[in-house]
Amino acid sequence: MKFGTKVIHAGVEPDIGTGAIMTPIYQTSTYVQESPGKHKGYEYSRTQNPTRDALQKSIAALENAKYGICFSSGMGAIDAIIKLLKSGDEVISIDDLYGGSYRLFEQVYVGFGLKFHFTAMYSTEKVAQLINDRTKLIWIETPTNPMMNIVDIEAVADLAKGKDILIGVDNTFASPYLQNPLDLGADIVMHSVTKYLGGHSDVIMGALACNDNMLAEKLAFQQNASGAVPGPQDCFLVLRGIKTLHIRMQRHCENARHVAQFLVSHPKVEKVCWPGFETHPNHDVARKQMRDFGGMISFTLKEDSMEAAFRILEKFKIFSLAESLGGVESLCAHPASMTHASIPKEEREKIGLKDSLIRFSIGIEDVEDLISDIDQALS
Ligand code: P1T
Repeated sequence: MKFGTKVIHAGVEPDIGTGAIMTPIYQTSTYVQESPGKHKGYEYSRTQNPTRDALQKSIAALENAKYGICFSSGMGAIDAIIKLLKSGDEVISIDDLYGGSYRLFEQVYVGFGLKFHFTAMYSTEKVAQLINDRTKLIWIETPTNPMMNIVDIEAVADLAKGKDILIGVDNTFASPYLQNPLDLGADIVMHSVTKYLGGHSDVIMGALACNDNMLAEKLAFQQNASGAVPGPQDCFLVLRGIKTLHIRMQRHCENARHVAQFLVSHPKVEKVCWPGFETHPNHDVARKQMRDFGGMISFTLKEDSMEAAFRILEKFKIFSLAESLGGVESLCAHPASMTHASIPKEEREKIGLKDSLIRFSIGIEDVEDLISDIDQALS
């Protein structure tokens, strides 16, 4: 089945009882049993829920995976992966990643005896140098949030071949429409479903997908044991959002291409980070592993100060100043004070996350209106 057919049909069967074409919202906490242990496959909604089942199958199909496992947020999904590790284990991660992931690693799991290395992962040599017997997870984010760096998933996965190291990829910025990390050698793919999969800025959710039976069993155990599960209403909304994922992504990518080209020629703009430019340092890798370049762009100003960025951010009329991304509406954000404020300033500066950096999540509006809004805000 091709992608556009999968988003509409995968995981979704007409309701057994009524024939309803849309999976019903099974808003129930529990299921009646005929006799102890004699039931219809459902005991308690933390463990299984039919609306969640349909969504998990749909997400698995989009990532070419056997298993999909949903969580109450993207952070809940990452947390379930980290809980597979034990004290003394080491994780190699990228030095440019979502601030919340960095906070979970450094402010929660370091306290449980895990060690995290943050490195410029677009250089596979740097990753290779950090691998040792205690390395149990390599955590990739690509494209990265917010600098739009690209990691060669296949090359990093090759480094772990034959070793007891899991390769996890946060695929939030790309969405399964643009990139399928499991096909490139990753073991687990993760999504903040809140973003492109949900697509309408109305749900917080996370998901994992994988092919290995044992790994899926361990992750499903975490889902049930720790209990960070999404509710059925949210699962329904995401099932509905997924049906237009391919169409939305095409428009996000097309609009972002126009906006990136506009920004690059603007006199107030210093640097535009968008992997579609041939001058982007990892453009060739992006071309190889992605089907297009996505809807996210970040840029710095020639006047590098928070004040200059704030002045512009306050002027937008169509773009909304807000955290998050991947919805139909365009958003602008200031990573240094918003999404990445939990990363120390010295660390932010090492990766070029300057005080004037502005991040756009380009929506699916008419691009002419987006460009005039940017133009008036910048001037
Ligand atoms: O917000 P939540 O669903 O828990 O997902 C966390 C998360 C994980 N990974 C990436 C790459 C993300 O971008 C996020 C959430 N990011 C934002 C809220 C943001 O504005 O960048």
